[in-house]
Amino acid sequence: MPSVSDQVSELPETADRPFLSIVIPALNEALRLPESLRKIDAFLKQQPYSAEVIVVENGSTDDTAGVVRAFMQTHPYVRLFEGEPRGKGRAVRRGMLAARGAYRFLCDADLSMPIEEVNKFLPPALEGYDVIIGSREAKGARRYNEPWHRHVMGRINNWIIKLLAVRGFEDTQCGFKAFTARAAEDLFGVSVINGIGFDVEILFLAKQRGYRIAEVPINWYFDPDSRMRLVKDSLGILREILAIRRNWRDGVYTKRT
Ligand SMILES: Nc1nc2c(ncn2[C@@H]2O[C@H](COP(=O)(O)OP(=O)(O)O)[C@@H](O)[C@H]2O)c(=O)[nH]1
Ligand SMILES: [Mg+2]
Repeated sequence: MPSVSDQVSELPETADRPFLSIVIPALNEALRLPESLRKIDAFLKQQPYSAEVIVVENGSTDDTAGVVRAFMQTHPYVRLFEGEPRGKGRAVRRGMLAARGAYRFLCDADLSMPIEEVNKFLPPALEGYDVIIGSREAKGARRYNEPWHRHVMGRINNWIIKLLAVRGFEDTQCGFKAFTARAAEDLFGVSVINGIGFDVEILFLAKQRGYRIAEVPINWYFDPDSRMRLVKDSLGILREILAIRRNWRDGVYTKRT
């Protein structure tokens, strides 16, 4: 597997090959997204590297696509993909595979991790990793304003994930993760989970395929406006974890290696 620096030199930084792709899955985000896009824009203007932003909408009933299109008029580095059916995993896969950056950063639309922290995931701050996951549980992380019942629910989910799917991560579900171009293309190229269990599948595959994985402690600000439905989505994750095990057993993930 080439090192990170090999990969960066494989992908010279040009307009078509930016250093960073920020991939934002967006479901009914017409209210939160304009502010987040403005913050990302202000941040990117201060950075020495080139970047693109990819918003992937699927199944919104509000005007998410419209607000993105309006922003794109004055910000040509933003791209939009839209179209049903719903599913965060499906949207992230589409964005990660359409991205052209040497690094590809999954970024929840609410910016519950301030975008400034993205540099902690990238060289020069961090080198030598293929998959870098933001963690709200790692030493040094801080969670702000999170109600205790949400935290307990998250810990139960994590316990089930460790028991049934993938060991070694205290926070698989955080919506902020970076991938090298090669890892993104390989992992999302073979992934099949379409719902919010996709993180578990990607980390499972990343471990299985020997990628170098880092956990980065982040500052995370709870946003009460959530697309998560506590019970329905927890059950959905469970169903998807069982699907991952079945897929593994049936050789689904070895077909395209
Ligand atoms: N495209 C797309 N994005 C989704 C879907 N479900 C959730 N998201 C996005 O995933 C991110 C995380 O959702 P959020 O409501 O912040 O979840 P929470 O932080 O876990 O409460 C947001 O950017 C959502 O818009 C979906 O079905 N499709
Ligand atoms: Mg959120």
